[in-house]
Amino acid sequence: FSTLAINQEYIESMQFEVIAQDPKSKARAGKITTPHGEILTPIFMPVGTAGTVKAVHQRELENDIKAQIILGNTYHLYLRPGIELLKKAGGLHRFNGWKRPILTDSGGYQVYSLTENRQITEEGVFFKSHIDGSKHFFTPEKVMDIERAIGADIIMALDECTPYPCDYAYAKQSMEMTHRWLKRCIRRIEETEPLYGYEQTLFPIVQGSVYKDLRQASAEFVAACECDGNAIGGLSVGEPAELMYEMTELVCDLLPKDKPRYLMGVGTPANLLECIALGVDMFDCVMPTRNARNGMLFTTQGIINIRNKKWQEDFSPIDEPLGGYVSTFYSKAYLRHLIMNKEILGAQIASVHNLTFYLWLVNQAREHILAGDFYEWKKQILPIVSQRL
Ligand code: PRF
Repeated sequence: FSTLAINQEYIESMQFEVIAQDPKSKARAGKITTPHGEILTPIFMPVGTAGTVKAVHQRELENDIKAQIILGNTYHLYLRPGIELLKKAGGLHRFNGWKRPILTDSGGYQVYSLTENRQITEEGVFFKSHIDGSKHFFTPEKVMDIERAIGADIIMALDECTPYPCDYAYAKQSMEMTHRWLKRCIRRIEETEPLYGYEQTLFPIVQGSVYKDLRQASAEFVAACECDGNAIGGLSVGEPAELMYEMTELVCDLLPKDKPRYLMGVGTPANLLECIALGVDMFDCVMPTRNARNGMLFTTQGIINIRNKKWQEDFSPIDEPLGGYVSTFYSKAYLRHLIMNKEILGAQIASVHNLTFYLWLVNQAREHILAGDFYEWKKQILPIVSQRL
């Protein structure tokens, strides 16, 4: 078990440092220090819903994709394998062998997107498992206890992600409840200790749908809580991209500059570039992995649907300029064959490729922020990476 006796020497809590600021946009490059190591921002976090980034193993995550932090979902891990088992394993890091930082989402989104007839009350949310229909109840306190047991470095507060569209009255009362839930999350975290000897950092979540005054109120409420990092939720739920950018900018301008800002569930390569320019530091999205399994590839030349017949006899590498093992070793024609045949290897290659591209994109953004020419680079690269080939 020597390789699993991980990072026991790291017990300090999270820190964030802004290293450079782009002169022509609000983009910044920074460094987050967690008990499981450093994260250079802006960063994209691969989604590992059930404690696995689907179709990708640890060595690929570390060596090929160069992921710095991955995501886990409280909702899924609580249902399977369950919290008692995760405690016996010694937390998620020990269970899956990932030695770097982990962030867990609270279930405040999954409950609303995956379950039917959930019932939201002031006390918490009743829901039925999407797996077996069994009944469960999440309160802010219970979610904090679950996130303690999972043991992620960064843990998200329980919120309600409003749908789009959402009427003003509902958005307002939902946001106010999310704020009250946040206070309960903070109290619970203060009252409890981490289980595995290193600190965990709570991120609150700004809500408020697409209403400017609500977004402003929520950003101010969240900023006043003085947590070590902050998140923006309730966006990328079907609203036009321009509205998402408008809300993101408004909120970023009100959140503290010296804390990392995390935009939840976003997005396309273009969304990442635009939101980095607005001051977002962290992103996660299922898009690179989910779409990979359906044959959608993000490349340095543009977006490819590998199922299209035009790639049938294209024996060129998936993405030569990107570099990396799978993207240069395997041809488009071969990957097309695998995906068309629903071969497991197709999902693996496409997932590793797309994540390698996403990590390349945010790393390039960081390099250009450090060089002071992010704005010009974004203008040049955005039309290329978002065109359909
Ligand atoms: N809340 C939580 N997780 C999320 C979201 C949210 O609003 C979103 C919204 N795009 C993605 N994931 N807790």
